[in-house]
Amino acid sequence: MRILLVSAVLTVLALTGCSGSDVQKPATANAAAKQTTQVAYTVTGMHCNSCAEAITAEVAAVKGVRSVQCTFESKCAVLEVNNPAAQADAERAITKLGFTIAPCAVPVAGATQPATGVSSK
Ligand SMILES: [Cu+2]
Repeated sequence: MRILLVSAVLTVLALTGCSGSDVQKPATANAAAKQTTQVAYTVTGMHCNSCAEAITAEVAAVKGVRSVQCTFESKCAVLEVNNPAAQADAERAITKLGFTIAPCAVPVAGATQPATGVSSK
């Protein structure tokens, strides 16, 4: 009798845990699919605003790129991409223009001029 009760409890626990994870997995996957990834790069080689505008135009034309923000002052390009392929295409678009990029931390919204960039030049 005691064994039956224990196994019944364990079965209930197992079923609860299983259905719980089943419910959560698809929800997480759907949320990830709809989310865009924000990536940022330090751009080397820009010498005026036209450079930043050229990068912005070129990257904005890449399929899968949701947004791009690039300014000469920040020497930084911040992208919102739909998937890794779009990110790779965007990187190629920038380097094809003759600029060098290095991944950097995504700047906090509003802080378009990193203190390090201003003081170094
Ligand atoms: Cu320029």
